[in-house]
Amino acid sequence: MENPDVPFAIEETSGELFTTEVLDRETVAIYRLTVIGSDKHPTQPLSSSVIVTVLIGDINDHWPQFMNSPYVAYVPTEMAPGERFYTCLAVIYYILGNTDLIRLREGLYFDHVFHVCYFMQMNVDVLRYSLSEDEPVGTSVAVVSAVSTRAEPVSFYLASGNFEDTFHVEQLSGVLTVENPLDYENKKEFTLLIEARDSGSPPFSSFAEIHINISDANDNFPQFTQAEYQCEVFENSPPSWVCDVLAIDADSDIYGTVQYNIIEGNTDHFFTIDPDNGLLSTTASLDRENIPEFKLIVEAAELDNPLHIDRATIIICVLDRNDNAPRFSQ
Ligand SMILES: [Ca+2]
Ligand SMILES: [Ca+2]
Ligand SMILES: [Ca+2]
Ligand SMILES: [Ca+2]
Repeated sequence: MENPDVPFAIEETSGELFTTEVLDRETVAIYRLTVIGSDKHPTQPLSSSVIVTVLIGDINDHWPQFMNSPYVAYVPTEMAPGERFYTCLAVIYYILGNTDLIRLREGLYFDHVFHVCYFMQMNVDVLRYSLSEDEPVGTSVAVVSAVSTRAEPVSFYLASGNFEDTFHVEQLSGVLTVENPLDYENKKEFTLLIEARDSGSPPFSSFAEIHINISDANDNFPQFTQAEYQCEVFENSPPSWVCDVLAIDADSDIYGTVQYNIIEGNTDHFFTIDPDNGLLSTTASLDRENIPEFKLIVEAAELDNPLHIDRATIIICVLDRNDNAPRFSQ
């Protein structure tokens, strides 16, 4: 067989053609294969080819799809039995052939649309799916609208998901805005449920969901976990780890990455700090009888903004070893 990328294979001697994968008619409906037959003559083999067309038959493997789901219905308690309180719309589609199809969006074709029922249809025009946490209060995020064939005007409310009253929807215009400062470190995404309520008695409602992502801004400084660190190291030891310090910056990625540096007190460069992880080590053997204590000032500075810094003190006490023989004073 000449076609290498098809979900078919051929048995060499019998010529039986079989499938090698599950077929999907909605992906590929027709295959054209070139099958070559050749004899086994050692010096002058003869061959001929034939085109085999494979049509994939349809089965009903698509089910009705609700548009704009989820639907949420508000049911007034005083409704009479049998009264219609909410309606919804679903479509069913399946493909019968390549003609008379309505193309709705990329790769999706409808040829059968059944209107199951009707409802107060809401339209959500999202202006900003993603907001930086430093967006000011008052920024417009979306405009919600709805048409009621029963009782205009329609008014809008934030039904759920409005953590710490971060957003506000204007009751009549349906304009959704930022009401209180955003904070990525506190909440990174919102799923708001907006209610459209008609003016009937009792009022009927429809609901729409809006998802908003919050992105990070560099609004936090590094902070050492302690203002002062107390460390100890034995004198006469080879260069080794002493202790580690930690500064935390609540921002993410580059906005929260800090670098450490000793800025004061490093007599004779006896100490070194790993800029990435704050590990403090000696560079040489210390002598307690010469210097018994060191006081270092360390700084944590942001990679993104070197003006975002914090400082801490490290007190290093050099521990004694019995390395001085007694001497007569006279
Ligand atoms: Ca913040
Ligand atoms: Ca931040
Ligand atoms: Ca930061
Ligand atoms: Ca000593």
